Amino acid sequence: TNQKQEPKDVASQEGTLGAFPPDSESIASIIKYHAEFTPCFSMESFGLPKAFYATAESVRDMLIINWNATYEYYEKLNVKQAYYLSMEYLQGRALLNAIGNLELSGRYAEALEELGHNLEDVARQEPDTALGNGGLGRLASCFLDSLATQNYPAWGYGLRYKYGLFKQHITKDGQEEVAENWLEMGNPWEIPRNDVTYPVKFYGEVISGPDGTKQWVGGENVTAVAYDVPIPGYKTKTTINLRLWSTKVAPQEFDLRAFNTGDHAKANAAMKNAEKICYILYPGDESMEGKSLRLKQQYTLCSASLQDIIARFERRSGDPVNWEKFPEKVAVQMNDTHPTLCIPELIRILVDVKRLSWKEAWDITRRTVAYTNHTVLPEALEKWSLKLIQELLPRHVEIIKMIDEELIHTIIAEYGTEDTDLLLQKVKEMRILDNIELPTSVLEMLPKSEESSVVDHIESVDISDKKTKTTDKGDQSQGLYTEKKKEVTFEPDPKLPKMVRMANLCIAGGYAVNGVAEIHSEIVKNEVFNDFYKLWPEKFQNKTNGVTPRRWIRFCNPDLSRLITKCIGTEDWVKNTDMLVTLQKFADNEDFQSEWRDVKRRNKIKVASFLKEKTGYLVNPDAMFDVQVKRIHEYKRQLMNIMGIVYRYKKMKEMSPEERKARFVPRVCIFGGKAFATYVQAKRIVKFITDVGAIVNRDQDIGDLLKVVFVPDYNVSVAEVLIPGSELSQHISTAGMEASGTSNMKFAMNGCIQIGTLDGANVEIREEVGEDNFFLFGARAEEISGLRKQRSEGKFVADPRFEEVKAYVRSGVFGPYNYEELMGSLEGNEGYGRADYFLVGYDFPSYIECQDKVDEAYRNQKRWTRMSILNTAGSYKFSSDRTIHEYARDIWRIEPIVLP
Ligand code: NBG
Repeated sequence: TNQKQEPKDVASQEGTLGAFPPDSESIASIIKYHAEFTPCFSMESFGLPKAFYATAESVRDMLIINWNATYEYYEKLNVKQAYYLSMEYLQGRALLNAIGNLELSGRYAEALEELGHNLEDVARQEPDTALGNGGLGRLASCFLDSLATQNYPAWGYGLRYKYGLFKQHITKDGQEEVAENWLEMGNPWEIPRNDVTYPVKFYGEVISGPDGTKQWVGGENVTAVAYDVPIPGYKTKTTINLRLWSTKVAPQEFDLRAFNTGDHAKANAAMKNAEKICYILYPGDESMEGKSLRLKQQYTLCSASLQDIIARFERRSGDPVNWEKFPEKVAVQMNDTHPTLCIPELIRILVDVKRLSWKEAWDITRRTVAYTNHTVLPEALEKWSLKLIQELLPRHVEIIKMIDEELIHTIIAEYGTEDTDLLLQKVKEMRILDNIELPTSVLEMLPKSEESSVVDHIESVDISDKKTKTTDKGDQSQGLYTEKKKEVTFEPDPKLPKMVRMANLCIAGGYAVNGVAEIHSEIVKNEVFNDFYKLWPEKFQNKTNGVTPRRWIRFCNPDLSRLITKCIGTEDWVKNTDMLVTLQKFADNEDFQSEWRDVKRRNKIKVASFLKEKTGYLVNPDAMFDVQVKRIHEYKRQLMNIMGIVYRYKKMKEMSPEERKARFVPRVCIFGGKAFATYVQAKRIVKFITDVGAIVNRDQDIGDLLKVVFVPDYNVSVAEVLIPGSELSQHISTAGMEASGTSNMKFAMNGCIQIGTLDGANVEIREEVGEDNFFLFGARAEEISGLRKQRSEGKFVADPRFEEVKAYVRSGVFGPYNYEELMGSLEGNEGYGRADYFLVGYDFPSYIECQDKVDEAYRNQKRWTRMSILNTAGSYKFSSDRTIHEYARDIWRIEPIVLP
């Protein structure tokens, strides 16, 4: 090997490829080999797409070697494994991450150079793997990276959607969605396992055997096929697996007869039906479409994954299988409620197939499955129609009913039967089934009441707004409880649908429940699921989210990483972010500050050329780069940001050029994010931002003092460019509504200062980076309900500056689009629109005043740089390595296994 060129990739002690990492020449020949033999491209040329494919295949070969070694070792030791079940993974691109983790970046760059290509150009060929919507999916991907890096025996399970998250085009009408065909050019990372398939059933019926056993028969069968994606750890041999399921028609379902007699449509129908399940990722972020296809997707993930986990457990345990040991070998983490069907599915397999008793199966399940809650927004707490589940999964409904009954008995044991009103209220609020008669076993336990007293005193409780109204005898037929045969009964309201509450099922069936930031976990315990917390306090935990420092500093910000390494004296901080605290000591060092600023400026220049390429707007890299990138949602309040910008613009227009310059720091305000396709208000916000940009950006009076840019199609790769070049980032949700947020952590790592509310992980970030290095404003979570109440009583008086902005927008400065729906939604009490439910009007004055403080701080570049350094230094806690370590220790009880 050429000594001179090699020092960049000195394979570390732990060794990713043992003592013999390939040199650049052998890498080049492996790439050439793949270019020649890959069946996916024509032979004539070696253009970029083919170069990417061949390069990725060469990397995949190395990953497979490590993957096999990892798998064999776990198999041999029969270790306990954690399984992360998630409907979403937002992986982004894999090439640079994989060769970075393997410590082969330099050699790959050289190898491609030899072959006439540049590594960066080749890497840009890769489409983002976008099998997720936002934070929840990206968290799952960060977790996989941390699991592998820390040598934890764990796998991810998910679905292989043919179309990932839609591509966003910005047109003159705002957002337009276009299907994302990410598999169009093939996927070099995946390994189809044609021998790993499981049947998945829908519909059909349940028949009872003479011995009381149940069998689920008939219906529609599809086959789930495994596609494995190797996930390499950083500087370790450990390579774990992300197993994604695809669906195809089960052989018995294809109607060859119909086909032969010419009825092709009929023959094709089953095929289409099966394949349809994995066609498309549901583009819901905070709210879900209640569609039968979505339920089929959820069940496919649960059923195939559990069959796979159980098969592995049986194989590893040998004969006879001791099912008692299942929870000692398996931990299943449900990423939000989307994989809730794991609970009844595990019971079904154990009882109906493995012939365990109900008690044994229920006990095993409750020791195996854990649940993470990612939101408290009521519209996002999943509920499924019982009718739909009944139709699709009749056996699971029986099981869910048994769990519901079990839960009600637990509630009775807790509250007693003395106070029937209280008991029934608790039962109604906590049970899994909503608006469904009580099981006979429960009715028998309730005291027989006298004729009239019961009905007179029962109140129906409307959980949605916690108001209670007394049901009098007159509306008994619509009331929740009526009286029959002198007993307390509990009759469903025929006008309301019968529903299954997935979160309640998760809490009852899981052994641990966690929130994703301290404040969020407190809200989960003390508000949203307080009744459950009182019942099972030991189940509730907090696991503050984190992000992988590999993708989110080391690889996306190589210049800053080099500087950090120089300062700390080792690169070990990439695996042990606690070391970042060392940077605190250099925060006031002027030489270090100036190097720090140089890095930021280079990253800003990259952002500027990226913006030029994507939007055509030219921005000045010396202006402050102020960024808000995340899904568009009213609670995230992009509307408040853009209204603040409008206010700034209006003030600028009112001033003389000299005054303007003295008063405002030049800013480039960057937005990015997708709106759920049918979320009309979110789409209006996108349109509003682009309209403001169109006017402000060409205003000669304003020039470089203010630019407003909406970056289209925000995704993981775009974030990797924007975040390192940002200086101010906005995390301004209505307090109590953002469970955690994770981009806030990425920005902090990259030395970006935040303006934010006391919400989600902002609270902890502020604690770590220090109050002086965080721009705080706005109402606090505990004030919110009081403020909404005040509003509805007509007691809220809006700040004149807020009124001024609304009037300015309404005057038509930003074009002919009708902004009435947007502005009107910020007004009224309970009447029009949503009466500023997200309290933009309340927080607006403190927000714009805080923005003035931001300008002031930025004017003093030494002060600003100090703040920036202290943000990176204080971000050490927000590595997903820390989060995963806590899950492993407190929930999964698994240990790291280092490969020999
Ligand atoms: C999201 C929250 C974020 C949080 C991520 C990851 C859902 C349902 N929830 O605040 O909105 O950071 O989950 O936990 O997507």
